Amino acid sequence: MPQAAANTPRQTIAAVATAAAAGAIGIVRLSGPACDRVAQRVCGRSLVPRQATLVDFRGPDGEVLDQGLALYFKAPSSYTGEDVLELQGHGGLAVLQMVLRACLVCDLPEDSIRLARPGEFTERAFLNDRLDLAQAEAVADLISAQTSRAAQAAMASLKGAFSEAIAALQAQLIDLRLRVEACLDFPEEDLEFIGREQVAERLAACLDRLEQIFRAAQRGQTLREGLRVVLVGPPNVGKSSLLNALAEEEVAIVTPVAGTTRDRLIQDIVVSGLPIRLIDTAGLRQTTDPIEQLGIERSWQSVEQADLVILLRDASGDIAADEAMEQRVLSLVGARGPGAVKTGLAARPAQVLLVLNKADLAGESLGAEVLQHGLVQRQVSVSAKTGEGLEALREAIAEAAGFLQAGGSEGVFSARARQLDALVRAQAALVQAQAHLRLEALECLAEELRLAQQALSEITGEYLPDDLLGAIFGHFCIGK
Ligand SMILES: Nc1nc2c(ncn2[C@@H]2O[C@H](COP(=O)(O)OP(=O)(O)OP(=O)(O)O)[C@@H](O)[C@H]2O)c(=O)[nH]1
Ligand SMILES: [Mg+2]
Repeated sequence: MPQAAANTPRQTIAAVATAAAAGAIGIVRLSGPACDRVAQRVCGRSLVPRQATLVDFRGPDGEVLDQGLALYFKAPSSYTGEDVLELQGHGGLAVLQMVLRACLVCDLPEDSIRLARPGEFTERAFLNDRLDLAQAEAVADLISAQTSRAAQAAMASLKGAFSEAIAALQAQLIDLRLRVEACLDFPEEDLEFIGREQVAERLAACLDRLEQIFRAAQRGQTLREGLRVVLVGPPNVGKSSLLNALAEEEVAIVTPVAGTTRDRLIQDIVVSGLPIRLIDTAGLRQTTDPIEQLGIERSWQSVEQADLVILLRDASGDIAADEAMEQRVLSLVGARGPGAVKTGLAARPAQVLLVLNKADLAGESLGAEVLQHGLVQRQVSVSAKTGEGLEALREAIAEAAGFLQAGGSEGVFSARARQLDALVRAQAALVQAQAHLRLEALECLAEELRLAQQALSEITGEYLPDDLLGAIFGHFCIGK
């Protein structure tokens, strides 16, 4: 039960729930105890719950503003858990505002009805236990999803897949803590209630499960925020051509002149349902041209910020591979790897794909393994000119982001930084718990189990740090 649930709001809230643009249908939505009174005034009658009724919507002087369907949901069987009224009229901006105003000025006790704040309907649904916090946030994710995969992941979280995974893990932690605490209450029994090995095994199982959940949530975050994919390599290798081929649009200037691209060029594309921010960079080489130098500096910055680096080589053999430059790319990417971050979970080292471009000019020699390095996930031969190999490259990008081409949305929950952070803290507590077990410090072990459990309960909102609700729902749209 959320902490704030006792504080049930009594004011009725109202908002236009559809987008602020002309459309065939527009909806004014209300939630709270005044819904029936508003229906009597604006629709001229009380409504039968869950029955669509064709009515005139009337203004304060009885004038007809619009005609449409009215729907009434009686508490608690509604989205918010309160009485809800939906007036579905014509989707004109002016007419919707007039209907909304008519609802707000109904002859009701002062302050009993007001405009809704952003996300307030969903906030009330959360406070009334209709949704937990992970589900409520999934509502916003579903609305803002830009790709089908992102929408599927949001729907999985909305249906409770993320919350259920968290709840199951919490149940395991609680059971383990109760057993450890029982041992504390009867110290002479030592670890009688549960063997030391068993505690160790269960802790390891919880950590494994936590890692699986983290990876699924991390994939969900990628779907929300997109993947930064950077194209790098020597001049003329075909970076801009590849950007154009992947974007299916002539976005970047392509010429046979080495050093054509001077500045970073950013293009948002969708690859296998994944939102990708594709970045073309200035070719990496030694140069005395000060403008080109500035561009090359930006190329290096892009490598540092990338989630995935596409390192290009020329398969035709005309442009020699610059091994010193490639090593520098790899060491920059590697510097952000597991060694650079404190906890195992937070680590998401960037990946590298080696792309041999101009395959159409390569002849027989193509296909040999050319760059062996732990960070290089795959090597793909493509031709930006003919389109050969582009499908394999798209697949490799999806795979590097943790999505298999045909994987659908299984094992993906829409998730946010705050939820990933809570998972990382839960993991840190469990790692501590393992250390306490080795030292037989059972009290500390129980405390770490409690902290892990508390971190997990932030995800579903059972435990709420101060001001979290405002921060979360403030980013929703009005009417949701
Ligand atoms: N045959 C063939 N030519 C290609 C291919 N990709 C690029 N080119 C040609 O290679 C030349 C350089 O291509 P760009 O895309 O400008 O290369 P770049 O890596 O962006 O070069 P800079 O911006 O100078 O760093 C152009 O003449 C392209 O038409 C390919 O797959 N096959
Ligand atoms: Mg270029």
